[in-house]
Amino acid sequence: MAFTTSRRSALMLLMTPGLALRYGGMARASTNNAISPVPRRDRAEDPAWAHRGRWDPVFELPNVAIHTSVLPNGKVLFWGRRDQPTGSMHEHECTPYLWNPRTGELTPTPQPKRADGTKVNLFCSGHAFLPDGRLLVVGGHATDGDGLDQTCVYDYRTNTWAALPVMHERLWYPTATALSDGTVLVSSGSYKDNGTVTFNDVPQIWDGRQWTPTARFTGLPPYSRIHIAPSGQMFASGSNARTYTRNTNDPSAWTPLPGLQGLRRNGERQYGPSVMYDSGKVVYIGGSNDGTNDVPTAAAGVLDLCANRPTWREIPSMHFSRRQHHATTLADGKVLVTGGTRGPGFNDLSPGKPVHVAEQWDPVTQEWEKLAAEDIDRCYHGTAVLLPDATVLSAGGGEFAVDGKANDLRDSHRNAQIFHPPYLFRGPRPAITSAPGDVAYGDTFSLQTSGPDVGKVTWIRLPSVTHASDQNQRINILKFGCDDGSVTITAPERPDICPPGHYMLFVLSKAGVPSLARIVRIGSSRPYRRARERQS
Ligand SMILES: [Cu+2]
Repeated sequence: MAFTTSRRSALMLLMTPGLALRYGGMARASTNNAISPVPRRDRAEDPAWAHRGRWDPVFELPNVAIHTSVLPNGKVLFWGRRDQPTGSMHEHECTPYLWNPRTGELTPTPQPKRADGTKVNLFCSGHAFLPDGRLLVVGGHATDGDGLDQTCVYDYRTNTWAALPVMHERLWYPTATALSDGTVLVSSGSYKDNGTVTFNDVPQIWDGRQWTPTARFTGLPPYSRIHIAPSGQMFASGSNARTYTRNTNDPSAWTPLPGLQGLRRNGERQYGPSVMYDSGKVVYIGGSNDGTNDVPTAAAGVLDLCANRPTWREIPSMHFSRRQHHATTLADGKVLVTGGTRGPGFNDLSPGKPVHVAEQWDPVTQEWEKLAAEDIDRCYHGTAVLLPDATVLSAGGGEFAVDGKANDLRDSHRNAQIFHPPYLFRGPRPAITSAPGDVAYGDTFSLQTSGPDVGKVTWIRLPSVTHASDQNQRINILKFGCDDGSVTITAPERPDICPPGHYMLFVLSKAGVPSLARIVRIGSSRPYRRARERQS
């Protein structure tokens, strides 16, 4: 069954008496609680938007978007914690939905099941796109701290979930890293052993057929922030104070970056996002740096994995301290930060603490710029993703039980809001009128474009976000040449600088205005295993 946002809202109001209260709660949290079933995009342009961007009105979703991914067909797949907002925090009914950003249409997907037919709840899983565009989802929720060993895959072409062989451990808060050879490394995550939350310390690799354990390592925190370096090494940037590298060709354990080089100046940074904003360059933004009271920081630091001795370097701080916030690479390569709380503790939602003002970081000047404010608290369990039209979907927040106490229903947000970054108000948009669907590494390929001359070409891996992190976020700034409406682009030469899969390809005018994206796949659709990895 498919239905529009407005029909769905009407259905839910009819079916669930408690919802009226919840929508009242949204108004309380909002400075502008206008609700539009489909985002409006027809207001006359305001000159301020070119500097601060613009938020569309809030619109409803059928669940809290705690896990949000953009699929190769441009639709958004999301799921929350439980179908019924008043049910148990550990219920196992949790329907993933599709939202079509072009039409506002919402469609439930069938709830994923294990091979034996048992339903699984994908809340607190990890996810990564496979080279063929299917979304691999590992682990999930039994109770807080106790995960699932399930592996499933969502196929956007058929709107189906399929069960894959189970992992060697039950995982809650795991990290799924798409590797350059098309395999997926799953690390960290927890399970309960005789009632004690125990962290998984044997990362395992999915090669398209089976799970293979790698060397034991005990240093990775839950939902580790892991990046692939141009050298092929992996880099674990957080949230702990010490950062690590591991060679994908070498089954030996992770190695801490030596001495102070691997230590962040202000220590552990829980619930802060880490973004590879250019090939080999990582920025770690905010998060909590006090293990006792979780006071968030506004600090940010960068590290260049291509340097001789990669070392963290402080850059200007954000305008706001934040924890539980979201970092989204924009089409022009700037990094948008939305949501989060400036208050201490796990997820401070007291008045004035959630940050509604967005800001963007310019990797060239390294400065932060304040942008327009959103209407809703997007803190713990919120998500933000770049959409193919170069806007950003900001959604979710809520559905938690800290110290066993469930959050107020009014603090769970079954809604979303779209941000139009300033670059959309700085002149006409170029358009891509034709593009290939697949390219190979090092290929030269051509696009046909119309509109203003092209000044920049980027592509961004399809977003897949949860818990203040896109586990595989990356951008490539592509080499190109122009000739009379035709743009010739050189694809990244190696998978270590661009793991195989689907990317949103944007051309930008000389004024920095992006086109709509074309979604292009690079590399073979089938994973292969490196010779050394096979021996591990
Ligand atoms: Cu959570």
